Amino acid sequence: MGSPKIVLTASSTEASEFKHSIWQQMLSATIPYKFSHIFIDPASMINDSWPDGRAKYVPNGLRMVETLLLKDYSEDDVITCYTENLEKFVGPETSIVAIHAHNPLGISYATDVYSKLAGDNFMPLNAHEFMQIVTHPIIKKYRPKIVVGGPGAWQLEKANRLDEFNIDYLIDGEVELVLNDMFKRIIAGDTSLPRIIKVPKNMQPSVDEIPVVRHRSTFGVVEITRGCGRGCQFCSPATKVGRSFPLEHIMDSVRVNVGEGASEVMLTSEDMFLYEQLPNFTTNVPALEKLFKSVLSVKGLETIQLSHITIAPVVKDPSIIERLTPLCVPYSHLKHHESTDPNKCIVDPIIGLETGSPRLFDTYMKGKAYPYKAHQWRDVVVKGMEILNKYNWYPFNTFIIGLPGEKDEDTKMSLDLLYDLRDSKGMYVPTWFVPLENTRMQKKESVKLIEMTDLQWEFFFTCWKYNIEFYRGGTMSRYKFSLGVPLYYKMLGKKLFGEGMKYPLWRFAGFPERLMRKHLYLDFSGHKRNKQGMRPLNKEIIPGYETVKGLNMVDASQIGVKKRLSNQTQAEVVS
Ligand code: B12
Ligand code: SF4
Repeated sequence: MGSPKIVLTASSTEASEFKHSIWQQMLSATIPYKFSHIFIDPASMINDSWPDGRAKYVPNGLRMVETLLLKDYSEDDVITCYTENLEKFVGPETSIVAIHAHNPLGISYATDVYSKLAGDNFMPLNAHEFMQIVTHPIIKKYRPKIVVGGPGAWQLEKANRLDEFNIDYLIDGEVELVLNDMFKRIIAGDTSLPRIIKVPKNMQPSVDEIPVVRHRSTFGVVEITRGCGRGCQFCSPATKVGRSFPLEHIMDSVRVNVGEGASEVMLTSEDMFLYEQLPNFTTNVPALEKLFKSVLSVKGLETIQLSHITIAPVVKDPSIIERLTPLCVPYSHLKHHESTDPNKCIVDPIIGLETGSPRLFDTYMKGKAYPYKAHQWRDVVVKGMEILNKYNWYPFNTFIIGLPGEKDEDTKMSLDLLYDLRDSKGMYVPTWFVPLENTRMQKKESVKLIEMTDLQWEFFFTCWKYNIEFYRGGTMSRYKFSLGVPLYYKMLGKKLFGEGMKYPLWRFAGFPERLMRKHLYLDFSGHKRNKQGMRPLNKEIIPGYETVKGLNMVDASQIGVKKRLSNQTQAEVVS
């Protein structure tokens, strides 16, 4: 038998399930390759292949590409494998090696800025892994066409690295309606195809045009919705039309994943509460309950993982969380010692909190708070976290530092919000603004670390202080850690980024707050901790809690939300 016509692949870090830890995969998008062995056990990056060398799991987007191609080609002509098995499959008859790119250069949401904390010239682990594919000797030997696609493919165009990596075609966007035609043309040697192909918005498929994947995805990713109608200007899914997948479609995907060995599925969405939503972003709790119950009934499935949610629906109707908790918390593999679940289980959906500044919020993301108004965001977040925590939802919250036009006043308001959240449970992960392609802010400037203000450093390291306390707790590990931080500052941080990070770093290292209160904006020195060193949840000390009762709902039309009804219930923000 000759070599397959098409070989599909993804880098080890993007394909790996890291023992179900999405956190580790995110770390791989961030840490420098050079130090990766310290943070990530290299063994956890070894992925499982079937005896014939095909990959057992790869990112869901690549599974979709494979599924589409399998409509027109046989399983012998389309092979999906990891980098280490490219040698086995790529040969003289291979016309295309197609690569999935989630974060190929590590520059999404400034993931590379994290790696720059270690110095300017360190390549993120993700980027190193991507290079392993494009520079693979077998590709150099047979010179198949290299096609790259996926949510992070734009990075290669933006960084102008198509030539360097010998990439023949970059396909950006949802490909369900166009892929097979393009691949046929590439295989036939059609030279009229442009090198960079942007799939237009009007070619986004309806849910009926999206097939059920044929094989298992990394983390058992199963799409329950696609696109988001809240319209935040920095976000790429915001430009996609909102769609909910029919339950049978979802169930078929779950069965495919479990049938090929997944013990866990990740129900993926930009916002789980968009699933089968009712008018005006009203959460359809019965539909979600039905979804969870159906998924849990699949034999062989042990656990469920959530992806993204928004926080406004939680405040608008706390019963959503109360009703969904028994259907997800006990079925999560995640645990935390503060959980009140009998088995200490928790869920950690990702929430974009982004900023504490109502001004920036109003400018760039007002749809995110709907049905509340931008100036109420802080109260919505504090109240939302309290509700979530009560039911053992300890979210993974992200913030964006350096949105265009951010002033000290804005950063102070983000710090105020962080202070209000000091007793809540969850992770607070600061990212830096990056103008992603296919967003309304694509022409704006990225943040540069060297220009970070003292307040931004304070925000950054206060988040990480919370995170370390939340996950590590005990004092012993804290001491070890406290020693390393000043060393970093003396040997590297000060040289690279100046003295602005000094006191924020001291806080991060756990130095007594009273020594720093003159130098920092927030003052934690009067705040008593409990014995375990963790922050107790006490709503009485959360300022603003009472005011939440008076939150005003806004009408959808006031923030420019326009209902869009095709397929399923959908809405699209057009402001
Ligand atoms: C599940 C998920 C994850 C999971 C699992 C990732 C994985 N490797 O499997 C976790 C939580 C670990 C994760 C991590 C990260 N993620 Co993520 N993730 C998603 C999410 C929610 C779903 C992805 C998915 O399966 N979608 C469904 C599939 C069908 O869509 P797709 O992948 O885009 O594929 C389509 C096309 O792109 C194309 N396509 C895909 N592959 C290929 C390959 C070829 C050759 C071709 C031609 C076409 C093609 O065809 C598909 C069908 O149309 C998306 C949001 C979303 N809804 O898409 C964010 C998203 C893709 N992630 C994002 C980011 C930024 C990250 C991180 C960098 C975050 C961070 N800072 O740490 C990391 C990177 C980790 C890594 N190295 O892989 C951003 C990307 C933004 C951007 N435009 O660059 C998104 C869009 C989230 C967002 N709201 O902004 N992610
Ligand atoms: S809420 Fe905003 S940031 Fe989140 S997916 Fe929707 S548009 Fe993007």
